[in-house]
Amino acid sequence: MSRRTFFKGSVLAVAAAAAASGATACSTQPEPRGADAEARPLPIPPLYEGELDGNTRRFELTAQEGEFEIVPGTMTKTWGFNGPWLGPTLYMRRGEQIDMTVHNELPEATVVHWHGLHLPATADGGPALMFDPGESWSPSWTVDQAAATCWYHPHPHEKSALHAYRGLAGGIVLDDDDSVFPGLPNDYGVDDIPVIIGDANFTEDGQLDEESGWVGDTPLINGITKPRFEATTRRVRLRVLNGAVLRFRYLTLGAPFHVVATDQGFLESPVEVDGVLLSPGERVEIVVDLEPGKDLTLRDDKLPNWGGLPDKDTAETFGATDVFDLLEIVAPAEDAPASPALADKLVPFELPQPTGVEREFRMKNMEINGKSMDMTRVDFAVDHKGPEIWHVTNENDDMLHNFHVHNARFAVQGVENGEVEFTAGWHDTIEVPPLATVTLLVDIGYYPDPTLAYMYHCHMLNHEDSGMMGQFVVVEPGQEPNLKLPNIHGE
Ligand SMILES: [Cu+2]
Repeated sequence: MSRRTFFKGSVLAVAAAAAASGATACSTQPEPRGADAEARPLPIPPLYEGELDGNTRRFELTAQEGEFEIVPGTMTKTWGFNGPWLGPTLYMRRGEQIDMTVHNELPEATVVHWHGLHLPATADGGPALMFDPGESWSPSWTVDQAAATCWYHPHPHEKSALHAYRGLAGGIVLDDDDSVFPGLPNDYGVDDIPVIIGDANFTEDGQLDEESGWVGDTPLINGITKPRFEATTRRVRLRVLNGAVLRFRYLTLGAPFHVVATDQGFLESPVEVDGVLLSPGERVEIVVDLEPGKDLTLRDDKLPNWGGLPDKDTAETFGATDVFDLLEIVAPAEDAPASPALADKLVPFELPQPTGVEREFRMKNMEINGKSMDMTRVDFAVDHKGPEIWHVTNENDDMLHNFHVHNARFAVQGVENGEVEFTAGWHDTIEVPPLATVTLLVDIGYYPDPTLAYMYHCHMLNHEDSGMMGQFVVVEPGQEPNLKLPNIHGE
């Protein structure tokens, strides 16, 4: 397989199976009752709480090869963490120190990025930190941010799409003391359910096709096709992650539902919607009320306005016109108890005062501000605490892009020349529709270190791999960046 495969198709699939060392066993739902005979129970990635020692939580992840029955009756060669395919859901709480060890038992170098976490650059898992087969990497950090659904995935130089597509991804549940709300389900695997959406193209012999197509033609939920979740409660909370390499999703349920959290945590209040758009890397937590006898289907519908693409042909190449049934949700039995009212106040939304620093990011073709990613170049240094205003423009009229910032949360201040579906709350990844400018208040974690960079990039992973990424360092006031030359592996 070529080193720089610009594999168009692809998508990651996340999900889980395979118990992790130290994790609880994988739980699945009971066998389905009727309906789609092909549907299989939704696998729930095991919740891996690590080893708690005082205030320190230790995790061990092993990136490894394996095979998995993604499609019924076919074994597909895959990669995973602590199992053949995808990884366990990591659980961590605000205030804890995390001691992580990742072992690389793959045939090539990789590294893991903790997407959505605010942490020192030494722990962030950018491409400069890649490590070889047989090696381990042991970053540490303190959890210092609000409860949220985050995730982890590889970030190797020019190969993030490939490694994620092969299955290296898992969820992170960040918890804190402020996030128990009346009526909000929080029993993991019972009424608080991870829904990791990926997609794939398969070769004729049932293997992941790494060469074809812009976007996968087979949706995968928690790593399998056609899953069914049998609810045992009248209210469920879905922690939805778009883990795809390229594909945007517009999620509907055929009935209104509530969004309670975005990438970086809870909203001020639940927001009722008919659908929600997730670009690759984004998460949303939704609350669904079920009535006995009324099953629902989580569906990926056409993107509203084709995502801002100019015509149907272009929209088709990005999958923006596709409709898929993703997950069947079987309603609970009549005797399931009624749900208490859902809290109407969640977490206060307080915008910090901006510092006056503004930056501009123009995304065009596979470059940002006319430059392709260079691991030896620092694009800018942040030498202060406090948020900045960033103006991010998609200068392609015929391409979807989105924008992700490491070690940060941001709030959408405005959108010009386009529409972004859901702008409330704190995000770390957001769509930037064709020709639109999205203005963000970016709140960056302040962990000065002139030697190692954080990334900002398009999270359509093969755009990132093709150069649509830049680097910034966080430094003390007046300090100059002094990048350690990265050890570029696998060249
Ligand atoms: Cu892009």
